[in-house]
Amino acid sequence: MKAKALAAAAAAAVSVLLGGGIVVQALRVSPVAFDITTSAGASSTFSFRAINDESQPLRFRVEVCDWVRDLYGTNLFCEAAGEVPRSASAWIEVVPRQFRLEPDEAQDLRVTLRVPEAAPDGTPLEGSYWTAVMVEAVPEEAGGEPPGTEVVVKRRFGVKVLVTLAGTGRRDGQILLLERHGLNPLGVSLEFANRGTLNLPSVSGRIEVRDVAGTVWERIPVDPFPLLPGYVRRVTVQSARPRGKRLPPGDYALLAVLDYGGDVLVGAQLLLRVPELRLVPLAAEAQTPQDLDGDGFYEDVTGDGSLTEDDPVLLGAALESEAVQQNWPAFDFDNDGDVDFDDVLALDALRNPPDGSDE
Ligand SMILES: [Ca+2]
Ligand SMILES: [Ca+2]
Ligand SMILES: [Ca+2]
Repeated sequence: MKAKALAAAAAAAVSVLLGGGIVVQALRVSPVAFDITTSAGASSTFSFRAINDESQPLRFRVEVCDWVRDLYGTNLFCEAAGEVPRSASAWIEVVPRQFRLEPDEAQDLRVTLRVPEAAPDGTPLEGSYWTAVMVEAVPEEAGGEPPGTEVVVKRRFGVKVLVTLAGTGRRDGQILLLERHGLNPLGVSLEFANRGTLNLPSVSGRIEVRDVAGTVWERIPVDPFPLLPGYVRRVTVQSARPRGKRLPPGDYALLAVLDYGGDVLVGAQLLLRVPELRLVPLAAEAQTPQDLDGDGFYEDVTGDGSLTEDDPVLLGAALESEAVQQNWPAFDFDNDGDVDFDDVLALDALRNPPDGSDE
């Protein structure tokens, strides 16, 4: 079997923000992840190192815990991970489980992996399974204080362990959802599911914006992301076209193409309609709305040449009118793809920037 430490990230420091606003280096763990290819019934050992980077002695506690990433790619450890169907937590033992380190001292931790012959229900093991070794440290002197007199800052680090059974498993992926947000700049979200049994270390691709003639107006890259089997990842990308350079009115196709390392690429398509603005006064006593700074948003809703409190007030009053809804890109101040009361609030915030420059 092969235990390949991900040496590229050979040492990662955890920074902990203390109450006084001081950032301290806490514990360091190296390496931070293991990607192991093995077979059913096999045993193997590997090790990593915990280092006390602080100026005080630390007490360490080690446990094996489930781990997943949420829809947005954020790591969730232990209880937060919930039920993990392909958990390898029961396959792992770590020694030592408790120890103390003086400043700059290090401790090697030995991990034993025992892969069972089959799943608990007797079915053969297939594909990727995973868990994490959690290393947690607390300052030694914190233990002597009565409860509540001191805020104990926990330093916690998860070493990820991915176990793949050689020659088994399948890769399968699907784009579940493709949705558009605002047009200025264009924002698009997609959701991709790993429907196979193997970890996908790098899913990447692009979203193309094509007009009806097939001309590609833009290719927006989707940065590579990893995805565990059975999980879904949501990714939001934004056009590089500058604010104010909206696509010309017309119909476009948004075409998402992802490469997950399988035999084929996966795709999904969505119609994108950019309406032509036909602005008219939103009230009998008002003028045609104006874009005062040329950024494509029409903040002067009353058309009197300035942005005042009258503008969010009139937008709020005319929110449901055709004059607003059919010209939604002009008034989509929060750029989420429609006009609603949030845009009234966003326009009001433009009038009184939150940085305190209001009088
Ligand atoms: Ca504007
Ligand atoms: Ca105005
Ligand atoms: Ca909006």
